[in-house]
Amino acid sequence: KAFSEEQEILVVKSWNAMKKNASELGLKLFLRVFEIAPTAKKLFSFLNDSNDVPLEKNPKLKAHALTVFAMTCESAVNLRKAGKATVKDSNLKDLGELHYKYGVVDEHFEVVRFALLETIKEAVPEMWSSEMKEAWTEAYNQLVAAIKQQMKPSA
Ligand code: HEM
Ligand code: ISQ
Repeated sequence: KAFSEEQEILVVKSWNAMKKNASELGLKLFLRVFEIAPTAKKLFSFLNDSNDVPLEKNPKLKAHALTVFAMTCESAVNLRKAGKATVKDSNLKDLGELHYKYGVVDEHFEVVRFALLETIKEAVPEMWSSEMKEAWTEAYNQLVAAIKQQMKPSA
């Protein structure tokens, strides 16, 4: 089904409100992912390289987590404008190949979706609604579908 202007507004509005607490947000997303799927930690090279540094002090962690928020938001805007998920900086082919190379599988995408939604809900409880959840879910799912298309070994 089509992504509506209302859905785009819900995603953009909540992302703008969340940005102020960006550091906290990034850490929370990672912690939530690893709470649900502890073994996913092994996938991230920058976490393994620095086992002596606590998670909340890892300089790369925040930036990486925020990328997922920002790209999902960007995906929402493009879904409405162009009818398909696209991302700016790194193209989808690179993203797909990267995630394939690092061993990311279907279940990981579901864990991250769940963690993302929970993190947003906790960040903007006063805005949260079933419509907002639906909008973020759709934006994320479409972006993931586009990434996955590029994750096939032959792609
Ligand atoms: C790397 C975005 C889902 C695991 C990256 C990078 C981006 C990104 C942009 C490259 C960061 C950089 O090197 O600058 C996304 C988006 C996702 C998504 C937009 C979903 C919509 C996932 C999932 C997993 C995952 C579900 C598995 C839990 C990784 C790993 C890396 C990575 C392991 C490499 C980290 C490293 O350099 O060691 N992701 N990602 N990603 N992503 Fe994702
Ligand atoms: C997926 N890809 C890159 C970074 C991430 C950070 C947190 C959760 C998922 C991620």
